[in-house]
Amino acid sequence: MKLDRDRAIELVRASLKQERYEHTLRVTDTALELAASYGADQKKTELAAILHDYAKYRDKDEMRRWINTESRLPKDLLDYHHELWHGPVGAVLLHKEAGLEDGEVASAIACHTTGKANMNTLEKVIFLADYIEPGRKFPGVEEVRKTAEEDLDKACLQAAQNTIFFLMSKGQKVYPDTLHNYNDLLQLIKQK
Ligand code: DGI
Ligand code: FE
Ligand code: FE
Repeated sequence: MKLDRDRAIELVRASLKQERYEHTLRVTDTALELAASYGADQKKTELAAILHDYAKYRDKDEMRRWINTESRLPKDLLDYHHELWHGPVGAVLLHKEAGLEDGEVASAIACHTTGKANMNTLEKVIFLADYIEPGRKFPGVEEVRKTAEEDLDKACLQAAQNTIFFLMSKGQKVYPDTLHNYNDLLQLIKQK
């Protein structure tokens, strides 16, 4: 079966709790607005946003097994919080279970929690939409929403910075891609 918008909605309706499903719909609306402003493909944006949290409720041990056995998945994930696993594991499972063939959509899903260096516009749009969707109440999110109206890179940088502050304040490890995302955006903005 072709993985189009309607099939994607069916999949997440079946695999997500109601509140997470509603988050997904808000991320999709937000991502489509950002895509229109910053020039990302609307169809890819819609599919990536709907599916970004596909693996959010997978069993931790199942995800650990996938990371151990699937060559596409970075092994260092196992040294970091399991909250980081659902993006990369979700991208692989969507390929295996649902026929997701689009590598750009898969990549945006894979890095939606941490970001990474050299993100393309689609990846930035999904990363940011997940952070600023109207249901989010993180400290500082209102400022990021304002910045998102003017500059995609600056808004992603603020989101990355807030997340790193949050993790440090709780004494948690920061995944290398989270730091790579921050460093890369900082450099990009300095060069503008
Ligand atoms: O799946 P969602 O709840 O919609 O959002 P998400 O995929 O952005 O996951 C958010 C969680 O991920 C939040 O608790 C912060 C955490 N996170 C993001 N980057 C890192 C991280 N946690 C650790 N330990 N290290 C990181 O680098
Ligand atoms: Fe997520
Ligand atoms: Fe999410």
